[in-house]
Amino acid sequence: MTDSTLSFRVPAILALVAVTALACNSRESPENIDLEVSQVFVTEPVTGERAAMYFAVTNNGEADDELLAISTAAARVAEIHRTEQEGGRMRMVPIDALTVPAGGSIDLVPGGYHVMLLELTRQLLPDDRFDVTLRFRHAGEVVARARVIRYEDVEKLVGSAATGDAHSGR
Ligand SMILES: [Cu+2]
Repeated sequence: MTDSTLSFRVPAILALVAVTALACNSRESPENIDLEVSQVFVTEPVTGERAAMYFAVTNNGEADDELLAISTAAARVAEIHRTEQEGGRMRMVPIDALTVPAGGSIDLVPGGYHVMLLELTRQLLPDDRFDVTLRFRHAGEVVARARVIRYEDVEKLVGSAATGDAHSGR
């Protein structure tokens, strides 16, 4: 009895050591990327030509990453925009990249960062769903599912820059 218990235990401990060593290795390597894209919402277009997209990216890794581009079959062009206040007027400025800090997150919300889908290829109606591909400098391509919502539901579901979450760092 005692012998068989012992012989079972030893390999189990060895296996545990092996797993721990593997985890340590991957944590030290720059390939350790852990990004999570969630709450992907697109507002029902008012004009039929363009729509705003909002989402959150959480970076559970230990290195900063950067959102570089977005693509989807629903639009020919997708731009990352920043909203600026200028003399009481809101202005949208295209930006090249958006940093997602290590151990942090970014929220794209009305009045803040957002993605503009231009030259839509199809009609977008509330509750439609489609895939979007987000390209990050280190994580590479991440595919997420977007859902179309009515404009009046936006702040309810994603918030806004004015009431933005404290963790967004803005
Ligand atoms: Cu915009």
